[in-house]
Amino acid sequence: GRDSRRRTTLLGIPMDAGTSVPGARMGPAALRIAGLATLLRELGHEVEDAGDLPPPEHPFVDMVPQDVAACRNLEEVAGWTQSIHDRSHALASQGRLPIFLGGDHALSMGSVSGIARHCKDAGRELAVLWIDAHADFNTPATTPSRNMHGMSLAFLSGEESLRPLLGDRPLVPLPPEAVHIFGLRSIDTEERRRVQAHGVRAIDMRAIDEQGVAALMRPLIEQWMERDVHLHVSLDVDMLDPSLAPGVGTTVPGGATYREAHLIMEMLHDSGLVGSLDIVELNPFLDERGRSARLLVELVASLFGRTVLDSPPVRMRAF
Ligand code: NNH
Ligand code: MN
Ligand code: MN
Ligand code: MN
Repeated sequence: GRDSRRRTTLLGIPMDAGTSVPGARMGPAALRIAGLATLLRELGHEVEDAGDLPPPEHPFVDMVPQDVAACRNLEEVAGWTQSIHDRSHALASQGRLPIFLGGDHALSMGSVSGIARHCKDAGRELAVLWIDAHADFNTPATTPSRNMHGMSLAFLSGEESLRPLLGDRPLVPLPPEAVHIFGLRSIDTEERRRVQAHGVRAIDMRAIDEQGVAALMRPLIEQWMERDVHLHVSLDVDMLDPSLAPGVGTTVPGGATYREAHLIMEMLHDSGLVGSLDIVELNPFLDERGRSARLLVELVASLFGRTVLDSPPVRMRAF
């Protein structure tokens, strides 16, 4: 079977340029203080903490003036995207399992594009699970907020108007079937049209209410296991119910419960497919006595193999 001991690298991304609410830049510090590295080591994994990525230079971004005006902090976001992409690609190529500590969700434009580039080099299929209350499928032409964290999945899916963010680096766009949004409950009108037209699958909160997390996750995981994908998990804290995780700038009522969130993580762990992870949108400035940060660290523990009782490493085969 697979070696369950993973060679992980924590990389802090202290950015909040993708939002209009500052504070997510403090996320990496809060996740460290909540004990992320210690916990992963206790679970038997190798952990290298690579510290925080330094704030980038602001590159020229070759976009039409109308789109430039529609993107808050465009040059700063582009700088982060390019430097995160380079590190993400390098870490994946070195065989590390990168854990990107955000930082707002615009960071995934760099992390996932770097992973996608590596997967292409390595001939490995990539699947992305976008755990989020939102679809992040706006474009400069549709954004209601000018916030680039609401455009990250559109960028990764090949949206041409956002392509200049990556400068001269190669973009490997995600095909629609490679992406699943999980936990969706807030989407803008134009954004909904674009998600549907593009063919990205979205599992919304109503589906979770009606069918439950396990019944929805099982077929996804089975399909990913058959194809032996590299699974990238992009965990936006706002998918969780705000009563559990208040430390986020864009809370939406009606999110996942504590048990639902852990079950998602436990099932993902059992698949053995998780190859990279973003933890995004934690805003410690808005948190209550560290509880959102602590919950996130607990969820990461479930994702990396913490169980109540010992379980066989190949539990998935019994499905
Ligand atoms: N859809 C809104 C926008 O584009 C909100 C996006 N906010 C998020 N996304 N937190 O995960 O501004
Ligand atoms: Mn998001
Ligand atoms: Mn590579
Ligand atoms: Mn969100």
